[in-house]
Amino acid sequence: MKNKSTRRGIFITFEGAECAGKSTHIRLLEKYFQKKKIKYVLTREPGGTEIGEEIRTIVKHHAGKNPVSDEAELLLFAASRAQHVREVIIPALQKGTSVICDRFTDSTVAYQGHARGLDLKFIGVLNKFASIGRTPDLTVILDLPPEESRARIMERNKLDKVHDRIENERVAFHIKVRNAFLKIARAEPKRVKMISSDRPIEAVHNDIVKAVENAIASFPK
Ligand code: Z5A
Repeated sequence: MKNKSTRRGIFITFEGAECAGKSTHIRLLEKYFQKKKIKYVLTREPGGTEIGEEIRTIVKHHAGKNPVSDEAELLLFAASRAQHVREVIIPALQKGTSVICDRFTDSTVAYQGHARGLDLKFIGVLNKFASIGRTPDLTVILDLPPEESRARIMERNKLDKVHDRIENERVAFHIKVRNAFLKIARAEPKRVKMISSDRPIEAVHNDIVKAVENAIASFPK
């Protein structure tokens, strides 16, 4: 008999502040999937496609004399997502392959909506349009207090001197982002699991695996 988890792909997104540990925990979840022989694709936003990766360079590193406007930034994230969902996410899920995605629609709500102050209703419509209404089966939000996030960023910056546009935003901006993720988790407890990342990596990983197993177990039979 086929393992239940291989019959239908699960769509998992990771969200959270900068340095919350998304990449770290995605790598660990990959190992878990490999051990369980679950077929998956690993992808990210902005990016995940050729077009998306070109957009990623603009939104992260554009340094021309005129800055990217907030509105253009929103549409660039949406354009990257529209391509990504159609080219990568939906085709993988249709084949029964799971998708692990580093950031998705909740980032747009948190960063462009709550932190930049763009119209949340419009963002809701745009997210739906870009994603064809495909919501993740499970969203893991890794939560980190702003002071811990800053400490990790400073540690990382000792090694990497190149900071991107959004990283360079002020502390108040990042506090708004964190509060937005808390709000999203409260509003959608079935889809979204908020996991504190201010703990040893193994403890965080164990909670993520539990959340993934519960989400798979809740698929309709
Ligand atoms: N963005 C947006 O505005 N709107 C959108 O719609 C979308 C995105 C889709 C993408 O940046 C930017 O785009 C992002 C939001 C915006 N900008 N910001 N800010 P990105 O993909 O380049 O970067 P990121 O998503 O912010 O991820 P990151 O900075 O690379 O961090 P991370 O992946 O969450 O963390 P990490 O690399 O796994 O860990 C960071 C460090 O912490 C590392 O040294 C680890 O060893 C350490 N770490 C991790 N876990 C622990 C624990 N538990 N204890 C101690 N240390 C730990």
